[in-house]
Amino acid sequence: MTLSLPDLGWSAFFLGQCDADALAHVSPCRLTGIHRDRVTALGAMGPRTLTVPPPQTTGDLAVGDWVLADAESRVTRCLARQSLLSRRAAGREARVQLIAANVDALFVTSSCSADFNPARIERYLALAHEAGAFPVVVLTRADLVPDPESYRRRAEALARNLTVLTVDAHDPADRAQLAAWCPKGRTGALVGSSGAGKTTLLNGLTGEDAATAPIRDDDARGRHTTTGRALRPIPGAGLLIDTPGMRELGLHDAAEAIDAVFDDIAGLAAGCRFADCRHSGEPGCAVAAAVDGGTLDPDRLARWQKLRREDARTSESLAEARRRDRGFGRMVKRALRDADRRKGR
Ligand SMILES: Nc1nc2c(ncn2[C@@H]2O[C@H](COP(=O)(O)OP(=O)(O)OP(=O)(O)O)[C@@H](O)[C@H]2O)c(=O)[nH]1
Ligand SMILES: [Mg+2]
Repeated sequence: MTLSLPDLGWSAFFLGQCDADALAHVSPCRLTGIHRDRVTALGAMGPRTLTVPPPQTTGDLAVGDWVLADAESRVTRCLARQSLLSRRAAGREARVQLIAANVDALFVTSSCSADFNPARIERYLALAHEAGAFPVVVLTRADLVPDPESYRRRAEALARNLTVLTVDAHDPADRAQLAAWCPKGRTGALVGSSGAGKTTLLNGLTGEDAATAPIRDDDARGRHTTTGRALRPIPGAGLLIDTPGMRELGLHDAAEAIDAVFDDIAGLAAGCRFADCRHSGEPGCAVAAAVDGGTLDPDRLARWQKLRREDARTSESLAEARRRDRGFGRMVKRALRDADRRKGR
């Protein structure tokens, strides 16, 4: 199946970044997979494998990116992104890891089981907001519980006007609800913890045969079956990205996005007596009053405060790392200039 560029998500936003002459020598391709030394892509002529010449590396690219490739199948340029999902990379070093680019709908996938975790869903909602993707919560294993509606209600309480789908990932009619959120030319991405059913949904919607595996009996956790990110077309609809289950989703530079998800609390905070109220015992605190009055769940308040603190810490250490990198870059440039001068160039 060869798709047209618009079916792959090409639009005026990307076309506007290319001058007409350039397009005579290079062709636009949408990245479907990232590997250490090459990337895979779909273009107007079908699937391609591309190399990434220095100074760019495949680590600078994300599944879903639009790139320009020359006749020798080299990536010459990555086009500016309409949206970008990223997280703080796991580990101690402050580094950002790209998850996916140019995503329209973020399918926040969780199970109607012990895996259902409001704090985790709120994190993913903030990620969607930060990236500029539309969040859709997908609750799988609705076929295994007597009351999927109770899970839906709990999810709906996590943000205003939130779209929540309850599905049996093996049921084609249930899966079709997801396809409706990524029609032709649009891109959805499945995120969520391991075992939530992301690949089961992708396989069913795209006709792929990617590996899935049963969850563990003891704690309902998955086995980290999917290891790479992949973009695949849904026949008759848009495109879908599968991602590996994430153990940690560290947000960064997401203060506004967090407040958008928790806009009930952010709205209350505007009514506190002190503009810099920390909602931890200050007089005239409207947030504490709402907790005392029973209109705000204290657990939700604690989750908001934890996310805000963590985001502030991460954003600061990333800013510091960027400053260090810039300083190092300047030092290298100075050293090269001095060396050139000494050689009389
Ligand atoms: N009964 C039922 N089983 C499901 C449902 N969704 C997923 N499963 C099963 O759950 C197991 C895990 O599904 P996967 O699709 O591998 O989960 P995943 O989210 O891709 O997991 P990772 O790749 O590890 O991140 C598989 O055995 C699926 O058949 C569902 O809605 N109902
Ligand atoms: Mg998977």
